[in-house]
Amino acid sequence: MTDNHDRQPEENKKTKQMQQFYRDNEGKPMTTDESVTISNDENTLSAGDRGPQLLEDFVYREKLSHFDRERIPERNVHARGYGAHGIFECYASQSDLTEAHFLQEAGRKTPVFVRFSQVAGSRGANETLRDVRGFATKFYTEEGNFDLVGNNIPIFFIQDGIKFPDLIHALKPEPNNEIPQGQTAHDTFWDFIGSNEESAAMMMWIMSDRTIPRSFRMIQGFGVHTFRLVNREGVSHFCKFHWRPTLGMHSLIWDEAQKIGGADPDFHRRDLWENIEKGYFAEYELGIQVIREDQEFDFDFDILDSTKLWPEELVPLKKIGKMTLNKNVENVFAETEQVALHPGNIVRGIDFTNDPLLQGRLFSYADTQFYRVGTNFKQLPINCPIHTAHNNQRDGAARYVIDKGQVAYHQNYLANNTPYPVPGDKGGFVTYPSLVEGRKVRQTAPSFEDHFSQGRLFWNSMSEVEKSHILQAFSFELGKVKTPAVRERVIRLIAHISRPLAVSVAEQVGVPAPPEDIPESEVTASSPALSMQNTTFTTKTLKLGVIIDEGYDSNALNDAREAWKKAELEPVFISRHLGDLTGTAGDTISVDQSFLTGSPVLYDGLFVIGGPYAKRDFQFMSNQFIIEQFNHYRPIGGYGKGAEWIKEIHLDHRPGVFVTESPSPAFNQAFIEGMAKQRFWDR
Ligand code: HDE
Repeated sequence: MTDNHDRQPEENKKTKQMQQFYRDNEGKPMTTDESVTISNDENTLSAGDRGPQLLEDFVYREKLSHFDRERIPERNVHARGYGAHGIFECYASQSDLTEAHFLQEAGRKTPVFVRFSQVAGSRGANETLRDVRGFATKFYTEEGNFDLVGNNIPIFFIQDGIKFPDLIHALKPEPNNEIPQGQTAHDTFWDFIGSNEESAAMMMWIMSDRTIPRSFRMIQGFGVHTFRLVNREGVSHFCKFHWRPTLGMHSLIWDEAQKIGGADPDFHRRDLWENIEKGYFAEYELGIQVIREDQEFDFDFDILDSTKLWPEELVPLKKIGKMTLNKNVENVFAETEQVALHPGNIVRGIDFTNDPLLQGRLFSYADTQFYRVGTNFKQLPINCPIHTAHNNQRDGAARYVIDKGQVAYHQNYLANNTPYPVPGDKGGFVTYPSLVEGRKVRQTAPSFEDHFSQGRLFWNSMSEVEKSHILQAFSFELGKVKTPAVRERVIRLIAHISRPLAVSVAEQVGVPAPPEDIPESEVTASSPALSMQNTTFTTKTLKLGVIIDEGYDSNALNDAREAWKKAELEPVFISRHLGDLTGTAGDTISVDQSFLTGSPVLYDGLFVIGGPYAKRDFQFMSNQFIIEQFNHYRPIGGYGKGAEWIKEIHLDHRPGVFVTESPSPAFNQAFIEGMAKQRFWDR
């Protein structure tokens, strides 16, 4: 038990509002939906002992016909997702930039709901597949709902929303055989990429470790688009929104990601749910990058192009608040599945720009939500604002707000012209009056045509380890593509960004090196902010697998546990079987996982204690865990029998391996510092 167990989320206006919709069935008599008490829920009403069922059986009819309609269409993208409630707290007033209520005052708190997701997989997909993660936040502000529907990558594949269905058709399982599930490693996806140069920069990002995150609690989030902030004087600034996790940004490595898919396909939701239950609330700082209107054309990229980021070295990131996810949902369907997030939901003080991809999104979200959830989806508890909406929208399937009165139109005399519009100077939303001119055209803006500079910038910014993982990812993904010409076309695209990378991938996937005459980007700049190596490193909430057996050294374990607790490491005790184990002082610990139910890929580090009576088969199982953790560059520690076993397989002198014959506070501390490093790439 950690002290965190005492942390309880404060009640806020949204969680309080939600409570009126909760239904607690425990301890209550069973009734039909009409509240008639049911006497028998296990037998259908039938004519005689062995006779046919009777149509009049309303208990059976109601139960089955409801069951028959339990599923709604899954989202056509981002189908698998997981959500949590929380609170956003503003650090300092941003009134010089925006009128948005939630950013007006230091300490102001606004309830939020976040849904994390993966793009390609269906609702049942395994969660550690390589994919972009969605990071979508609904702010329930005092002046209406603001949705920041972002991803964990700052740019996107395409520049114009009309290409979105093509991208997604290429990305999803191929339609003739519905293979593969939730993955990009197949012909149609890479055919799309190889045929669309504008995807080149995003291609580099998705081949990086960012698409195999360790945890939703350890991903960054990006609004991607260029939004507008508008202040009280009507002055507008261009803005990009960012989320930064306080635990730092961390990823799995590919071998782990693949194996976890089998060991725990719910890995990410389990991690978020368990940590929130334990009181380890997930935290992210909100950052903004801001560009003045008169600086719009000062950059060598178009700031309205969603395939471009604004390097932080050019446009610094300002942290303006912190979001804490502190409450799990009560019911995944009612909240996470029915939540309707929409980049078109903005509030006073925030507005759109002409970013064509953003404009494209504005149509699609509500459109799909009307279809997926139903006409009155905005009235559902998870979607409704904290202050009651008032307007003349009426009726539609499953309407349950009961609008009183005879008037449902504007203008009117009968209700004294209410509900009434509020002018801009009294608080009504007014669109920023940006100047629009030009002829109607269907074309890509000439300023959107550089497709390779930022892919190169990203590549230049990677550490050697990150570069090797990108090469490995390309080799895997293209290695799964059956058509050699598709592989070759992608290799040519890579060559525009880095010829050596293209040559190495070509060799790995058995196609010729790209033609010499492909011009390689000449960008030499890098952006250190893009490398995951420059993130925060901490031991907080990391999982430590501890292999232990009967007769362990009680004193040494107590000391180690004390040290782990201070570092907020979460030990998971692993042994031959579940049950209690007794130490030298007669104390007991309870085993969390057996060698069978655990797996070496589920922990951020390993500590091997074993016990004096452990037999060869125990040592054999333990060695499997040690070797796999070692191969994944994870920290490994051990004393007693554990240290002996590590020495026997000659790993004791390798980087990140901590063994001792006599455990001490200094030894525990050294191991904890190793845990904070998380990986020892120099093995
Ligand atoms: Fe989405 N996207 N998208 N998208 N998107 C959806 O909306 C769409 C784009 C993102 O947890 C859908 O309600 C178009 C960029 C997230 O519920 C759909 C275009 C970014 C989620 C849709 C984009 C996103 C969605 C599917 C190109 C990052 C999950 C169900 C113009 C900034 C939200 C739904 C949740 C969901 C359309 C591009 C993020 C079909 C047309 C860029 C996180 O409406």
